[in-house]
Amino acid sequence: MQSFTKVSFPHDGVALLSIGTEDGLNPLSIAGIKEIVDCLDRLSEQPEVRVVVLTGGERALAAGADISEMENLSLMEMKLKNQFRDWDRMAWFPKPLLAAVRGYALGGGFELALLCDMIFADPKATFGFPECKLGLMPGAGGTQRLARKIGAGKALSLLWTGDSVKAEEGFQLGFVDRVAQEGECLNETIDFAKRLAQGAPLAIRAIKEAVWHGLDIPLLAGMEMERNLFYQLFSSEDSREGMSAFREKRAPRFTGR
Ligand code: CO8
Repeated sequence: MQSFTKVSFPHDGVALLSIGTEDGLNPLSIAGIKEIVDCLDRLSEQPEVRVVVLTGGERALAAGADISEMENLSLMEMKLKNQFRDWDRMAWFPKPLLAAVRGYALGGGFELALLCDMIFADPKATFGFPECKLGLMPGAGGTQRLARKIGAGKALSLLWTGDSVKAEEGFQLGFVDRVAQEGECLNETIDFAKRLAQGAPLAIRAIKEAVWHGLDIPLLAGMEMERNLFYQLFSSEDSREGMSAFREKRAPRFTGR
């Protein structure tokens, strides 16, 4: 069977995880999601990989869950498949995960983009949650992540109507982080990833944890978590290196220790 995922290394420290095909709609089967998670698990264990860019093809990141796989499943069959365990594992990926969306990101495809740390989008990228039109709703975090990013009312409007929006509107709403020049989305995302790959890996991870975990907890608990992460970085070699390099007016050489 042809693999749903492909990993390449366009630059030192940057892994590109591509799903589906360039011109496909790339529906997300349960096995496809498992493949993505297995890839991310492997990439999380490779110290030379500092940042991951997730992309699909020109036509779609993914047009949602594979409807042909879902349509005949009973409630109990769906529950027993326990697919959201894989989605939850994806959200624990500790390194920066950047989505480069060039075409459709619908339903589960939109959820996949939303669980990345940042969304870069081509102007023609199209985002939406059509589940309601199928008598369904998002199940892999879509209602939660979108509402946290853009507020309940705007999220409800997209979720209830199933209307899709292009990148620029997604940017105005607040869930697209960068709209790329036409045709340059992948390059621009990789360029940003290159910058992160040169940064201090432990600090970058700690910042990711502080921001995402912090959004789920009260402010004072978040401040305490931030402080603990800040203290921990003082035991890293990279913090010594970063501060010495600053004093010596040279570029730092971070090793991730
Ligand atoms: N699953 C299975 N097949 C699909 C899907 C899909 N999500 N999307 C499109 N296809 C198939 C079509 O059935 C069609 O097949 P065929 O050629 O055999 O008729 C083929 O792909 C091409 O599709 P279109 O002819 O419709 O292509 P267009 O270019 O005209 O339109 C669209 C492209 C706009 C993307 C359109 O196909 C569309 O609206 N697709 C459905 C999108 C949708 O409803 N997505 C939500 C799915 S539900 C979901 O994601 C729930 C998530 C729950 C948790 C996550 C679990 C993974």
